[in-house]
Amino acid sequence: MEHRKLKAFPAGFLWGAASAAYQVEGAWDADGKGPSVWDVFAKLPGKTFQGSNGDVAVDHYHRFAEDVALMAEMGLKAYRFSVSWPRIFPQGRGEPNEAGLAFYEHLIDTLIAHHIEPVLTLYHWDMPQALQDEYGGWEDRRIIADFEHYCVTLFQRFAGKVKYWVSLNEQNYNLTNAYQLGTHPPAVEDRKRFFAANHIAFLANASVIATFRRHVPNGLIGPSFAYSPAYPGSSAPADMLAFENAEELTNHWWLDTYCFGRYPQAALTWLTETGEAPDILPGDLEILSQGLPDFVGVNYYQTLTYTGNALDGVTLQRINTTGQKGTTPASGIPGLYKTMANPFVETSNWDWAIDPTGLRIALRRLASRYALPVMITENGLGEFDQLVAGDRVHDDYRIAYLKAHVEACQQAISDGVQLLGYCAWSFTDILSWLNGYQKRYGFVYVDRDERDTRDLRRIRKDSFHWYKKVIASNGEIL
Ligand code: BGP
Repeated sequence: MEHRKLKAFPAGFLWGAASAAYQVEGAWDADGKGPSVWDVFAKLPGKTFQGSNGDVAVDHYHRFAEDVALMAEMGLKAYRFSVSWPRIFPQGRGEPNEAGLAFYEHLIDTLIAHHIEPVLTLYHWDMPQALQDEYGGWEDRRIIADFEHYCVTLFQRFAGKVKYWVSLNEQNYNLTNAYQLGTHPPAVEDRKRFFAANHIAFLANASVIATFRRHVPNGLIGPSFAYSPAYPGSSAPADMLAFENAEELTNHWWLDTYCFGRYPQAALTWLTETGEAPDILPGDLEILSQGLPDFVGVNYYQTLTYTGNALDGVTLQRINTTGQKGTTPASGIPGLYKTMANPFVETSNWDWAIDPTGLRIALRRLASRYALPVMITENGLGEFDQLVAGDRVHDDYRIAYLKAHVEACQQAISDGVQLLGYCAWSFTDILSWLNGYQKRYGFVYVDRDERDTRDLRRIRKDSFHWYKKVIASNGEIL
């Protein structure tokens, strides 16, 4: 199988790069924008790396024209960005803020003028603080109508211009941090509340997808899932069972619900026994099954390897946010599974497994189980980068990472996966939610650090020139 001739990337393949509003825009209170939960949370002592926040970020709000010009120079085919809900509805609902809509309209028009396909994410974690204060955000079903109102405002405004839409970004990762680990706002650590909020987010996601069909009939929509495919630690039956448990509770819990409109059975049974299953009200399953996506968005960074976990074993643990290699503890659910290091793969300085074959496996699992097209909405390497003389950044490690993952995409395409596009994370350097500015992902270096915004100068890294050639050759020259 490995020695056959690989299929070429299809014509029109979306070679892209991605970002999120809070991580790039800055201008946190400009032109009528209301505060998001991140504007408030990041300023609480001890919540983020060295107190970093997105007040200025990389000032994309004011420099988007320069950033899009760099995208055009690179030949980018798609740019995935998110809209900040409180920029459009400062109080979460009511009348839209025209200045907020105008900003995204300018961005979209500029992209289109440069033949770059906009891929619009509706929600990348920046909930209006007003809705968090009023009813607890995702913990109250009122969010469903408010989210829909916000989304319909964008559908109506941009239906003719934006074809690809992402509903919720990494509901799994964001809500796990928000309601189990206490590391994203509202910093709760309660598994029952987690599954309850997560259920409401599913209902909001499905409701908006159903509504999308009426407003953007020619568009395509899907959620972006943070997919870390599970591996068993060994072929020991106990490890295989731990792997099955993890795949079902950390992946199928979301993917099945998005794509089949129902929760996976063993996980639901287990959570019903522990008293942590969400309240599924009459009508909920209909809502879920009426809002199935057109594609699965996948944010792929790493695989995770699992082994058995005793009843008094480790619980869910926080991840490495310092870049000190080897500091990530094992993490899991007692009685079901825990993570372990995979001796067969290298890791980044943040202990994330570097596993391109895992991406091929991820794409195949998704395509086989759900029979849907897939879009890679994020993939990249967060590392310390060094700006050296002559304004150069020699990020050969990033090139090696991206090259191997693009090769895995081609292998997956050859395996029959319908892959719509590949959005690298990220275009410019950005704020990493919990890791500050030192964990860099971009093709374009931005001159700033945690405390000093310096001149925010844009500098093309070596990976910029590499990706330009990849795009120009439609993936033939890697
Ligand atoms: C995903 C998020 C992104 C981005 C990326 C890298 O979870 O969707 O917003 O931040 O991961 O993660 P990190 O910044 O933690 O390295």
